[in-house]
Amino acid sequence: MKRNMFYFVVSAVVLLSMILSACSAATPSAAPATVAPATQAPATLAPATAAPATQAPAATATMAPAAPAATGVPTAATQTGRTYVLVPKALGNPYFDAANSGAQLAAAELGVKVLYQGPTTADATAQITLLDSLIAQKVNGLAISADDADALVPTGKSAMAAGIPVVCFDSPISAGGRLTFVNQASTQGIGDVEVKMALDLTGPAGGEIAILSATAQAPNQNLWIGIMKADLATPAYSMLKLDTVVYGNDDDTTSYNQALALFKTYPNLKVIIAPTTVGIAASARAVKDQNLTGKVFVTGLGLPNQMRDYVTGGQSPEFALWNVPNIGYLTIYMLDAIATGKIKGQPGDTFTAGKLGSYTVAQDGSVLLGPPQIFDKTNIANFNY
Ligand code: RAM
Repeated sequence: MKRNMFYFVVSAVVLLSMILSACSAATPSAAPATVAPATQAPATLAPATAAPATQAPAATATMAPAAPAATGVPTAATQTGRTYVLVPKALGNPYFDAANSGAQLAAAELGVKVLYQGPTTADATAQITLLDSLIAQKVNGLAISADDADALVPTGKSAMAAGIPVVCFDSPISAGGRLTFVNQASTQGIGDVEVKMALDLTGPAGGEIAILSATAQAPNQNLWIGIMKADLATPAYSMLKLDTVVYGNDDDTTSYNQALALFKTYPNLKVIIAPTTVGIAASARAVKDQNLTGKVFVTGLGLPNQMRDYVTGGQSPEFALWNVPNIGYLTIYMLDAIATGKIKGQPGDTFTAGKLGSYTVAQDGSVLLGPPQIFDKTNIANFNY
């Protein structure tokens, strides 16, 4: 009897240790450490072995780890088990950090998890590598600000063929590579307001202006520049002369150096229009550093928190943007409505985006957040993002 008991206990211990060692052997591969840090890898993601071996090292080399903001999701937020990924043009840009703050708010309200992962620079090839790995991990939905409208179409198509809904925010993939697109304000309205502000700053006599953009491939900036050029060709703006369009790649140092080069090449330059939050802040700083305040003005699209001192300092008395956290918020509500089958993401579909209310998908697949907001010394104190 004692001997039987002894054999029973020994067998139980052996069996238990076999089960435990099998579990611990499986654990490391459950977290696709090369693309998503272990702390952020959702439990539902496929094991790393599901990602082609060749993709993993490339992803490690080009991707920055997801921003810390993603770890701030309340625990209750994963109730549904759905995991979406918000993919900015690049990490390290405060504009996308602000959009992510709104996305995390929506995630908490919806009980889903939203990861925030992007390339380290605003580069389409790096963004595609990241997206390929996220598709292999079978996330439940992708919300992308595209680094290139056409280059990302095949990637968007493969995601959707794998059953992963793809929506865009801020900067769209061309139709065919995504379902819906949250447009921050009408493309026409954004282009128009930038040219109008440039004329406000030169005064009615006009003068020389230059555009300092993000990357040469940036879909949203290129659409806005197209509108600006069309406006500048009309009699209403014949007093403004566009000297050139240059690119700071949404990188602070490159943008700053491009501004310095503009001052040198165009000594009569009166206004820089920077349709990028990175470019406008760098240009305003360059004006200040070069003691050109009052001679060269900077306008375009900026974050109130980055531009506050340049509004009061006179380098950028007037600029525009929109409610950036709300873009992230609306985008996640829209993606969740599609991922859960409430809507298909087709023109005419209507959905509710929490505190923002009801939205309808337009004929071109876009969902409009609202009109652009102009900031100046009368209202800048009211905004905090
Ligand atoms: C930069 C990015 C972004 C754009 C803003 C205005 O942060 O290029 O895509 O929408 O500027």
